[in-house]
Formats: sequence, C-alpha cells, structure tokens
Amino acid sequence: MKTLPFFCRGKVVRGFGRGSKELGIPTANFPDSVVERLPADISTGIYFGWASVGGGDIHKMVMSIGWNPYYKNTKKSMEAHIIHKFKEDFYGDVLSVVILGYIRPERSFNSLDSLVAAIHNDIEEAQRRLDSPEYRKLRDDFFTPTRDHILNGH
Ligand code: ADP
Ligand code: RBF
Ligand code: MG
Repeated sequence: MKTLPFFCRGKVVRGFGRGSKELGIPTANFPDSVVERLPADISTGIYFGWASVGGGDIHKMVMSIGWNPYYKNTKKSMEAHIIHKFKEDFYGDVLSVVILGYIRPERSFNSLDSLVAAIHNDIEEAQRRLDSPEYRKLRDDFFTPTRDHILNGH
C-alpha cells in the first residue's frame, strides 16, 4: 500500500453506541468528512499505528475501517481503539492518528465472543509490531506539529 504511512485527524464523534466500551474495547469514531477523504488504495480492513488525543501522549492503536460485516453497517466507518486506559471520554477532542500497517480484512463472526477474541488478537499483533525500531522511529517523527501538513499535502 503506497499511501502508508497515512496521517489523519478529526474530532471524535459518537459512533453506533453498541457498547464496545462495556466489552473493554471502546473505539473513537472519526467523522464522515475524514472517512470520505481516505485515499482509494487504503482498503477496508484492520490496521495498526500510533494515536494522540488532543495533542497529548502518543499511544499504540488498532483501527477498523469499513462496514463492520458482523453488524452489517450500511455506512463506512473509521474507528480507533487506543491501547491506553483513559480517565474519561474524549468526544469532541481532536484525534490524530498515523496508520502504519495492515493486519487483516474485516469479516463477520458467528458470535460476539468470536469478534471480541479476534480484536484481542489484533491488539496483540499491533503491540508486537509497533515495538520494532522502524515503527518506534515513526512515532517520534510523525507527531511533530511542523510536519503534519507536509505529510498529506495540505
Ligand atoms: P461510540 O459508539 O460512541 O463510539 P464506544 O463504546 O465505542 O462508543 O466508546 C467510544 C468512546 O470511548 C470514545 O469516543 C472515547 O471518548 C472513549 N474512550 C475511552 N477510552 C478509549 C480508548 N482507549 N480508545 C478509544 N476510545 C476511548
Ligand atoms: N467489526 C466487524 O464486523 N468485523 C471485524 O472483523 C472487526 N474487526 C475489528 C477490529 C478492531 C481492532 C476493532 C477496533 C474493531 C473491529 N470491528 C470489526 C468493529 C466492531 O464491530 C465495532 O468496534 C463494534 O462496535 C464492537 O462492538
Ligand atoms: Mg466507537
């Protein structure tokens, strides 16, 4: 995928309210304007990268891009689970992410348990891959404010 790494940001909006948080995997949803600007060659699927809320600390994240086949959504979404325990919700804050690598395609599951187990595997894979020196270096490079606008050409 030639457009990776891909950097984007947007205000966190309310998602489908399905209680992901109760499952221990809250996902911060990006607004439609950000979903619509995704480059064509970023296919739907599960990705990993780095994330920062409101310009704060940088954390590992996993992201789902697509139609959530388990729920048969009709609207494409982009949602990030940040691998960090936050003290409170951050709806309305600016979420910045850099998407670095692809994990797997989106798929449907026979049960919610199987979906949750798959997401836990994704989190483990992201944890492991983001520890490589190559991705650790990008962590520092990508979030320096002076470089943001250079990256995606606006
Ligand atoms: P929604 O359907 O509105 O997206 P979720 O159950 O997915 O609801 O919860 C998402 C919200 O939880 C985020 O918008 C954010 O405010 C909050 N949140 C707290 N911790 C995290 C986290 N580690 N990763 C992502 N969102 C988090
Ligand atoms: N939804 C799906 O329908 N199929 C998937 O394969 C899938 N994988 C996901 C992987 C990750 C890392 C995350 C954060 C979400 C994923 N989702 C998937 C979205 C999930 O259905 C959504 O976050 C729900 O709101 C969880 O209850
Ligand atoms: Mg969500």
